[in-house]
Amino acid sequence: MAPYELFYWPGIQGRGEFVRLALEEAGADYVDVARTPGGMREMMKLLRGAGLRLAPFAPPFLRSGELVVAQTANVLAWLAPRLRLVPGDEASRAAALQVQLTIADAVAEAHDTHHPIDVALYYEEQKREAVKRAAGFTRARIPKYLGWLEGAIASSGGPWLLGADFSYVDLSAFQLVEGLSYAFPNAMRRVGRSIPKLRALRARVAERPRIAAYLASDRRIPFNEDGIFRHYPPLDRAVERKAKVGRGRSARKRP
Ligand SMILES: N[C@@H](CCC(=O)N[C@@H](CS)C(=O)NCC(=O)O)C(=O)O
Repeated sequence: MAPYELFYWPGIQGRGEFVRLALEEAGADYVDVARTPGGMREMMKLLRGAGLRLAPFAPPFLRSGELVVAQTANVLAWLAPRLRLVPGDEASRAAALQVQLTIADAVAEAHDTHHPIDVALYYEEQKREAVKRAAGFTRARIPKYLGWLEGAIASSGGPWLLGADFSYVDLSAFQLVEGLSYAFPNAMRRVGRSIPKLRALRARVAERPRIAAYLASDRRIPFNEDGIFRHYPPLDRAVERKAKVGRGRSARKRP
């Protein structure tokens, strides 16, 4: 069988990483096309349609033979049965997709912390709004998303999100926690104690032989400030800054 072809922006993990992790865990034969010579040209051609029945709106997308599948959660739902990364029953597959789509929501909100106004502007051009957005994200949304994942592991009986069966959503949960830990170490320290099962899942995923080998390889692009999970200290400190401002104001109001 021809290798799977993953199309994603070179130089960042981004949403492509959720697909990469699944391909790596399965030991699948795949090409990260945009990281090969001429690969970007091929990706842009497909984004323009290139005779496809349905052009992808944005990377990541996957080509397998004639088929081109886009949207991260959709790519994974299509790929996982082929890679044996999801149980075969309908209920498990629906549950997996539900988890993956929830993770996609969290990823979109993480992205919006540094681009709250306009994706076409630089972070520096929307920094004030970014600080406000990050304050809410770190105060309320990170605990809510990660708390929900923690509850899902508990209610499935663990140790994985779907219970006894390891699946692609465990890889995605790992990546979400990795990304948030890189971007928001302060917030993650605060939430850490309330998510023991999720932290244990993260550690178990990192120890899986193929994932450990992948993480140590140069195929794993380091997190950086071009990707979705960006470490900007003012955003990571946004809640504390707000708390300090609050204290200052009320102190001034006192007689
Ligand atoms: N919902 C899509 C979002 C895809 C997406 O936003 N891709 C980004 C890179 S991570 C992109 O290239 N966006 C270009 C655009 O939105 O114009 C998914 O989950 O795959």
